[in-house]
Amino acid sequence: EGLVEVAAHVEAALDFVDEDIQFIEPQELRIRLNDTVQQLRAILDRLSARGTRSRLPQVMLVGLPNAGKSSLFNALVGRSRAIVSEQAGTTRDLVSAHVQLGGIECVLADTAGIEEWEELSPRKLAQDQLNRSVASADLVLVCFDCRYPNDHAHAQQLLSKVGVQPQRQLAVATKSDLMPQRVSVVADALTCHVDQQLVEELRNLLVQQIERIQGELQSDSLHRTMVRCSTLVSSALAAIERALELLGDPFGDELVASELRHAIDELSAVIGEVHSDDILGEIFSRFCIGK
Ligand SMILES: Nc1nc2c(ncn2[C@@H]2O[C@H](COP(=O)(O)OP(=O)(O)O)[C@@H](O)[C@H]2O)c(=O)[nH]1
Ligand SMILES: [Mg+2]
Repeated sequence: EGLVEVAAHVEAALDFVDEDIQFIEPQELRIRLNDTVQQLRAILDRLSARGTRSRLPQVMLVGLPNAGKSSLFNALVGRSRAIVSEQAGTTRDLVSAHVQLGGIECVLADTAGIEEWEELSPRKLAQDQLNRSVASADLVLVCFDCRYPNDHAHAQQLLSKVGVQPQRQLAVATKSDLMPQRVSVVADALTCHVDQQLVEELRNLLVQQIERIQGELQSDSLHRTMVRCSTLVSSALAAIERALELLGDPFGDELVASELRHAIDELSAVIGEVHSDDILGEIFSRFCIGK
């Protein structure tokens, strides 16, 4: 709807430029085109926010308190960013860092432990907020102390309530150095925060997962459409900006018209199924030009 309005603006401007008799003062045209530029910028912002995936993949470390999430976070980031403590509940807010996983930049986040709190307690509100970010993560590393496999089941149960699908979860058994002998643990990875090799193995596993997720995202047809729309809107925006620059030029009318025609073509491609009748309708209703 916004685009139809913007296209109507541009088409009207084009008509004015094309006419021999000046219907509109260049000053007025400039104001309208500037207005259009603002609207197109807002549309571009919305397109990118809506899932053109200009955003980076989000990987979150989640688990019961004391599972070793912050230690693992620091090991993966390569420096001490998150506070590690024997005391459960040390990590309160999200701590995040940008990491490269196989050439793909990701946001890795350490979280407060997942727990269930009584309704209406302040901790419950904080937990709800955390749950929402966990639900939107692309990959959730479900960390649990390898000595307590039941913690994994518990964490999984809490995550399913939050709506994190199993295919977005990786089970990470931590503190492998404390692993009792002759006991095996079911997990996607077994790590210890001070064992470089195990941390490296986990990193490789993450690279595979991120590549898979990235592939899925890019083959997503909605994503492709969004990218196509963004490209067209950017191109229309650039044309209108060029037209604005040419407005003061006494011999620029033809060029302005050609830039605006180009902008219209790009916007029409975005609008696609919207008939030109609709654009005309908008022009008549908004500018009341009696032709
Ligand atoms: N032995 C051993 N202790 C660990 C390991 N990772 C974490 N810890 C200890 O477990 C406790 C909790 O760790 P922390 O990373 O703060 O857990 P979080 O609450 O899940 O963030 C701390 O005392 C850590 O030193 C590990 O791989 N091996
Ligand atoms: Mg922590």
